[in-house]
Amino acid sequence: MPILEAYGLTDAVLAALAELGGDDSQPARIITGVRQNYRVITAGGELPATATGRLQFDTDESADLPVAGDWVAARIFDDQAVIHQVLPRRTSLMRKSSGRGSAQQVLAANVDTLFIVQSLDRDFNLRRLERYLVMAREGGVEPVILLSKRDLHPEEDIPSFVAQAQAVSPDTPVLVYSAQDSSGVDAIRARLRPGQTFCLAGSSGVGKSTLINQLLGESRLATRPVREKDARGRHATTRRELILLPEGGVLIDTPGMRELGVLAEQSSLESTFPEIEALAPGCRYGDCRHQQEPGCAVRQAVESGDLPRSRYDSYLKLARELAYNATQADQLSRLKYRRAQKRLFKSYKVILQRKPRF
Ligand SMILES: Nc1nc2c(ncn2[C@@H]2O[C@H](COP(=O)(O)OP(=O)(O)OP(=O)(O)O)[C@@H](O)[C@H]2O)c(=O)[nH]1
Ligand SMILES: [Mg+2]
Ligand SMILES: [Zn+2]
Repeated sequence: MPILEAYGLTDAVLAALAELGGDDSQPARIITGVRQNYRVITAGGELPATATGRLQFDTDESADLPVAGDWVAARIFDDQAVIHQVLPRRTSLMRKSSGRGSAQQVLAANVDTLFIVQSLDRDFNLRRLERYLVMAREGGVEPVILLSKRDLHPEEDIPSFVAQAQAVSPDTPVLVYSAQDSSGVDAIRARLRPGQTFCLAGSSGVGKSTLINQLLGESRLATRPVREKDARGRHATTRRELILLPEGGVLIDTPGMRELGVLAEQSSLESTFPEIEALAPGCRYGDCRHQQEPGCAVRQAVESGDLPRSRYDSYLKLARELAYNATQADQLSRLKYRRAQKRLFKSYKVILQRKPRF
């Protein structure tokens, strides 16, 4: 398989590149990097790369800068690539940047499948799982739930973990495995496909890099034991990176995330809580938010015990967070509009102030 096809090159990428015109640009995919310090894969192999000044400084949204998994238009000079355009993303995994405001951060682009990894220790948390599911759905990425470290529990305890994860998302595959004794790893390997892009995400220390090493059959990535006292990872992985699989296809390893602020449309929230969506038509008001409204079928289901309170609470919490982030995003885009206007005005001023030349 030619190298770029192994890395997932498709006709759609080539068509997008052709549409840009300029016959000296080539398709390249971002392996890793930020700002001025990227590595890309090109038809001729892996190269260091920088983004053109125009791309760096004329990009209003940092979310539009290249990230791991992006296909870009690049020009190649000697042993260096220059990225001049990010090609449209087919899918993207996005979260709210940590800290205040609601800027988005793109974690990875053009991912087909997101492996959401939780370990069967203190990390196992259904509410957090829901957040990752919303992120996948919002980005157009297929989720698969991986429960690691099954070796920490006696065999008879495992089905209950699987059932709990499955209940949160009935249509999503749930796979349990142990990287320690390799049990269940083959079932994960069976999901890998040439030409496809897989991403692993989850808290620090759940075993993302360890799993990738097993799938590769070599210890390529650094891993690190978790702290004894609170079972927390210590951020062994510090960058997002695309790794080519021996069978073709790529995996993106990501550093563990401490918090996952969601940025999503209401529809992604609803598809993560299908049972709430199914109840909503029974509410008295068409725009019921299932909070204080009279005649709310969702609240009735909570009171009668048909809908677990934990699911309802989790739904409300995420709905409020989405609403809050949406108003922040509105404010941000108004601010950006004003800034763009100012810039335009300044450039007019420069033109107007230019002395006529005869
Ligand atoms: N018992 C057990 N330990 C595991 C398993 N998988 C990984 N570990 C251990 O968990 C620790 C953390 O693994 P990593 O692969 O570094 O975790 P990570 O998710 O990549 O962490 P970050 O890079 O910090 O996000 C290492 O000491 C691994 O040996 C497993 O299935 N069972
Ligand atoms: Mg890691
Ligand atoms: Zn309601």
